[in-house]
Amino acid sequence: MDKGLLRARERLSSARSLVVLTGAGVSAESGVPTFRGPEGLWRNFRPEELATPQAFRRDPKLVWEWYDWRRRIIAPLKPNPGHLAISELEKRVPEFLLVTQNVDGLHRLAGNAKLVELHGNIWLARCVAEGTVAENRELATIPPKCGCGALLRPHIVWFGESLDEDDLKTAVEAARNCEVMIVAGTSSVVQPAASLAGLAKESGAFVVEVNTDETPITGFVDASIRGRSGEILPMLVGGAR
Ligand code: BV8
Repeated sequence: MDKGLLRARERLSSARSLVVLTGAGVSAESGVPTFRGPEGLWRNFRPEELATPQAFRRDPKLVWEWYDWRRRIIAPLKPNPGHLAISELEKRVPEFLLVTQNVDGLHRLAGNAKLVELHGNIWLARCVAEGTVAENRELATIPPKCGCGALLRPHIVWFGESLDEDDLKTAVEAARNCEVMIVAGTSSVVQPAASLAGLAKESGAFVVEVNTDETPITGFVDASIRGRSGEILPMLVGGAR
């Protein structure tokens, strides 16, 4: 077995506090297109061109057509063994927090409850006038409207928008106080989420990366395990009591 995996399992076996940070690579195992992989394109637009308040102001219909395309892909998909492994970790480790950048809702479906959806949730919509947030599974019109007549927008954090303060505070505090952090399936380029691994490391946590490729945090983590999250995460769970 990979040396890093063995060390990670050993640290997990005695960990009383664990933070798991996930990105699109965890959902990729369920068939959700990643952001920066080749399948991340839609009608030749990059996500960074569509996931912005400017793009929504300019063309709310186009932005909602992109989200509608993603929602239709995600709707039938199920959690994969990587999601289920993280749900199992929540049951086994006394102090647990899942911090996800993913907006697909698959972690909740897998049974995780102690989680922060740092970038929002694709199944929630927000009235641009009233700020009210509600679940929205069907788009009656594109773009959808609130009962008050104003536009609805995805309840998602776009580039250039600040994250929810409470969510970020919860994530930062957990990163600062955990014994072990697992960072799975993220390119670690989007801030401020990408800084959480460094925060945990400088606070003394054992940081494990699970990724098919190298990333900007590979150089400083305690164990960087190369492989698919759907295969590696269940092997890590084996180490937790
Ligand atoms: C902020 C919602 C303060 C959208 C997302 C200029 C102006 C304004 C801001 C900035 C700026 N320049 C930089 C910034 C900061 C910016 C940023 O970080 N930009 C990056 C691109 C440099 N951040 C922000 O804007 C944030 N807000 O800073 O507010 C502020 C306010 C005003 C002005 C200035 C600052 C907001 C960031 C949130 C953006 N929203 N999502 C939507 O989903 O529709 S981010 C988007 O990227 C997704 O949430 C995604 O989760 C996230 C990170 O991507 P990953 O999850 O890592 O996915 P990716 O495809 O990149 O990588 C997949 C990884 O998995 C790869 O490593 C791959 O190797 C691996 N993998 C693939 N398959 C597998 C696998 N691993 C294991 N197993 C597999 N099977």
